[in-house]
Amino acid sequence: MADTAFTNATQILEPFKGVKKVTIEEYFTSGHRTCQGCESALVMKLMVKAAGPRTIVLGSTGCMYVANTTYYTTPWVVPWMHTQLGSSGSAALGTAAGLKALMKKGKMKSEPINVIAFCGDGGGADMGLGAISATLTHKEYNSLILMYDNESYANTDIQLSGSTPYGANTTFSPPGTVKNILHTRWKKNTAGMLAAGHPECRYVATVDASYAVEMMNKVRKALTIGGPTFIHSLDPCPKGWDYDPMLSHELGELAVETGVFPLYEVEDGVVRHYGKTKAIVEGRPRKPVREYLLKQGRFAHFTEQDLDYFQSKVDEMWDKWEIPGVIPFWKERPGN
Ligand SMILES: Cc1ncc(C[n+]2csc(CCOP(=O)(O)OP(=O)(O)O)c2C)c(N)n1
Ligand code: SF4
Ligand SMILES: [Mg+2]
Repeated sequence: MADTAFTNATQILEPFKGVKKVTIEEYFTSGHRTCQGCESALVMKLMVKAAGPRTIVLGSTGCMYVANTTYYTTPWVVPWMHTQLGSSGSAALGTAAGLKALMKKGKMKSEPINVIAFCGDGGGADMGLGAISATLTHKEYNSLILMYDNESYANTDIQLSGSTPYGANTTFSPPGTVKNILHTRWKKNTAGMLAAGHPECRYVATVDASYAVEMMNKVRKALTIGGPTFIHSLDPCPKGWDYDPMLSHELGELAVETGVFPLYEVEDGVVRHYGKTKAIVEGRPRKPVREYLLKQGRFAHFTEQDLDYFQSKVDEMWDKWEIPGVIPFWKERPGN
């Protein structure tokens, strides 16, 4: 019998007003085998803590699948399913649609259940971009896609992705004596691209787990707004970035303070910078990018020229972009 009480409502998840108000229950616990200092594992923990118990998590192949579900062990307390590397978008959409159909037919109790699909940068910014894009056009289904960006295909031993920063040493781009810099492409602007190109998507945000409460509140906001939503988190990775695991938190902060990774949200087409990024937009000086880069072994081969180039590209993002750190169009190129 059809359940006439069905609605497309979402859970109303009010923001945590400070760290003391964060709930104590954990839904991602012990049992994972990620590296010491793995920020992506922290992102999983905070993401599902923010979402709460009535949540289904789907995850595409990568460190957060493999290390989190080693034979017969798992840290997930909520229902969890693995999906293929490029399929976070289709898994999110299919699960949301399946739940909706079952509830409409009265085959399960009608209630808002959060659907979150996560993917890495390889799975999201590269391989699964088409499926994510398709999902972001379906406003009738509530889901959140969270891309945890450790800036490489980490699980298969740190190959470079479209999200790897310029010049980084990866297994596909080792510095050599003939060429010091093998990876010469600038990092893909995934969140900006998805926000600009999907008019039915009501919420896109960038987050950084070094600012944990803000990060959780963006997850809560996305799930509350509903429809398809997207969050991009930048996750320091001790193995791939080659640094002492105790520096994860500091590197997350430096990524924001140097302006390399701007924090913003786009809600119903309105862009808001937040946190330390907002302070930068309002005039606070950015720290030099070298403070961030030189703490990481993957940039140890950088010359002064390489550091200057990296700084100039970040300066350009802040001083020349149509919307700093978000939309990279220029009104006109100098000299045109
Ligand atoms: C279609 C397909 N191609 C290749 C692989 C091998 N593979 C497994 S995990 C992975 C890396 C994924 O990178 P990313 O999405 O960035 O996640 P991370 O490992 O960095 O957490 C690759 C290439 C696969 N599982 N499926
Ligand atoms: S390689 Fe990086 S992302 Fe993967 S488990 Fe280790 S620290 Fe985490
Ligand atoms: Mg990755």
